[in-house]
Amino acid sequence: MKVLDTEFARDFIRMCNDGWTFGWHEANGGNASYRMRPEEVAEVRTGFRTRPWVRIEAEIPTLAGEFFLITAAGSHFRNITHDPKRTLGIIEIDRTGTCWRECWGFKDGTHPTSELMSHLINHEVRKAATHGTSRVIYHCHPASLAAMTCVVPHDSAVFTRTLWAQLAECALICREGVEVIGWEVPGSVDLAIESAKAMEHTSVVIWPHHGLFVAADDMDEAFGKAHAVEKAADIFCKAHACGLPGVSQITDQDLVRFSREYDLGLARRNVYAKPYGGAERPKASSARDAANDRPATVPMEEILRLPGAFSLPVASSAAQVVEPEVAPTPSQPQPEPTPLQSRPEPMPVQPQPEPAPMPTQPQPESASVPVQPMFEQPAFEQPQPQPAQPQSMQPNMQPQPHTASTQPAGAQPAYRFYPKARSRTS
Ligand code: 2HA
Ligand code: ZN
Repeated sequence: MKVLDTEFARDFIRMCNDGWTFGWHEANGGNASYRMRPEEVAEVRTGFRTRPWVRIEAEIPTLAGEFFLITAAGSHFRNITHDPKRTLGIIEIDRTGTCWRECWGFKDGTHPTSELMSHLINHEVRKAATHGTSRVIYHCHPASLAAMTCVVPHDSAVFTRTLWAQLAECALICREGVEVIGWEVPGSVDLAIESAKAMEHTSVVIWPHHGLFVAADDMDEAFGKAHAVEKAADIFCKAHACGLPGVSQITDQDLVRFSREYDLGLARRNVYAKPYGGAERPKASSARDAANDRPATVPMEEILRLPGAFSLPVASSAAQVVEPEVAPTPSQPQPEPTPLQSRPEPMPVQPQPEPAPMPTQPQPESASVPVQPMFEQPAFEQPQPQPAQPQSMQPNMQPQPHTASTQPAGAQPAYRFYPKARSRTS
């Protein structure tokens, strides 16, 4: 079978083209790679022609013998559907995990992306972290996310919480949260190393003033994660650009309920981080608000006084903000966020007791979620002892065995760098 007739190649090209049509790939910006399944390699390898082996600047033993479909350095995503054999290629990793060679595509002398190191090392990390299910790495340059990195502090928990505050879907799709790393030179080994450290904890890494680096099991998931994060960032930018004061956002307690009801395992440190630039929580105006520590409803008259507010008829809008009163309960202390931990698998959610029956006042439809104490059994992961940082992540060090990981023995990423490995691969 021809490479371009396969489902994986067609899917890969569609992901790249979707990124182009979304405006995430100016000029030659962005790159992507897919770790092929053995049966996919078998289907197409008769059409391979091999080139000389090239030394990698790192050892990636757990990727030995793997094949990757990958974008070419300098290729414009807008050209991928039109000229896939020049803008894409397949590379093979040798049996020692120290060399690669081209075996398909890269027509007219093109070569793999300048971010090859980031792709290979991070494939290794994600392969271990997901017990082999992760296959795609997708890097794009979405504008709203880059804009957000200009104004939101580069603290991963704050950044995650700010994204989650905008759009519920973002917490669902990106439940492990994002990691924001420091600015690094594009295509550098340092960028690969910093991304790999972050990818031990999450599949979504933010490169400030540059872009998004996402790992996923398939192309739909990779594009979906990038889309959800960029959409939340876009909402953040639009909401702040309109110049009106914020009056609402997804609260900590909303996230606790969401995590519990969908078994999301949202990490405590992300849920309780303060969203940046969010609405200040207005003073509780009802017993229910006080009991649940939810943002009080802002009186409609107050909203209507805001500059640029819609002039809704006050009578009908006032009817929408009536909240049922419930008996006040003592407010609960907010748990301290846990310090940064290596993330274990999310804990299963404890079955929740049936909520106490509500008072008999008529309930608005949106209040179908019962009122209950919020902090009894949150569906969070439990903190685990912090493992030592793997030595292998230090740049310019002598090669030595990988020492620690959150993964079970045998599944660890084992990449390590050669001393003074600094130059780009292409
Ligand atoms: O130009 O996006 O990060 C390709 C890139 C480098
Ligand atoms: Zn880039």
